[in-house]
Amino acid sequence: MSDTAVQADDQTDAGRVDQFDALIAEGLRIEPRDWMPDGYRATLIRQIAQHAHSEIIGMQPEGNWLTRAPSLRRKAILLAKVQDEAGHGLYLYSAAETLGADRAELTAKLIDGRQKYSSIFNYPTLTFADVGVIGWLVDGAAICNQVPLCRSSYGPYGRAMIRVCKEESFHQRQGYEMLMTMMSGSDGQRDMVQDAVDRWWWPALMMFGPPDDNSPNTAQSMDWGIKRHTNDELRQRFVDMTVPQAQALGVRLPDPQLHWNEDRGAHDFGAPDWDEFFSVIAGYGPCNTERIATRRQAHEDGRWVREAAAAFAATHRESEGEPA
Ligand code: BYC
Repeated sequence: MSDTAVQADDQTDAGRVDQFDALIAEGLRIEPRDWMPDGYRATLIRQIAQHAHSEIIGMQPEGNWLTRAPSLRRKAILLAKVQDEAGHGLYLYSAAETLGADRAELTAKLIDGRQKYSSIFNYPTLTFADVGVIGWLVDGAAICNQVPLCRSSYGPYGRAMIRVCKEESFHQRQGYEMLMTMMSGSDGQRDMVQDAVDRWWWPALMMFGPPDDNSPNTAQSMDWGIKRHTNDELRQRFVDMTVPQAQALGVRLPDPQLHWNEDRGAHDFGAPDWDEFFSVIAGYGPCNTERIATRRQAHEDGRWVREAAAAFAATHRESEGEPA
């Protein structure tokens, strides 16, 4: 290549970078066919894949109660919610595909432990109250984290988040309504709710990720407009939103340091056990092994469906005169 050609290429690259930076600076969307830095693409694939995996693995803890829901109404509601999570996973895998990721490869990375999913789904659901508390706290935390992602700089991700958030909001309300019902029931039911809140509160706070001073990805992701707030900002927002809801419900949040700070106009609260968090995301939480084993089995069980769908698509292409 001549020197002039190299120079022209460099100029083109610099021009692309400028154009990308200008779109980000103006708060406009990056779309799949736009040029983007490799790091931006890789970060998005990492986050979106992790998010998709979380939705799919997240079907398991609640799915555990589908056969034992206390009434037909509760069973129908829970079934619809779990199906919604599957739908969220599929929108998100599609968003990752627009970045050139291969869905089968993402699944392979999940089941052999090369990609993460949310820490929250590595805890067991011991009673039916856990279903309500997951709706209230876990979907509540998901909403806090995901509403700002509707403005994420990558178009397909932001647009997927709009629909996901609408459904998560409905999930949060169904969880809260269920807990309200239980709290106006017997002492045994109230104890069951309190016990579930005691077990899920700290893991829910961990969903937002490590503290800002130990979050390697936040600064760059915020510069790129992938994330709009830091982990600690969103955790604070969640606590402030949840405290009055806990009061209305009549449950105690298990944090002796939790109190309103007049000067800050926000709640002070204790730190989650970060050693526990890092151990859970390293694969050593109470249910990591079970969650991945179940996902791997489901993937194996679905092999014949994928093969049949691929064979059908090939036959269809042939009958349309396209190469198989
Ligand atoms: N769990 O630099 P950081 C749902 C990892 S689905 C596991 O702060 P980042 C729902 C992080 O990946 C909920 N890993 O990272 C579904 C990174 O490791 P790698 C899922 C975590 O990406 C069904 C390392 O720690 N929601 O709501 O800037 C039913 C350092 O962290 C976690 C999403 O995925 C965690 N909690 O920020 C009901 C939302 N936190 O990848 C509900 C989209 C951190 O470098 N994702 N790590 O090896 C995000 O907003 C961000 O990715 C996070 C982390 C805030 C989670």
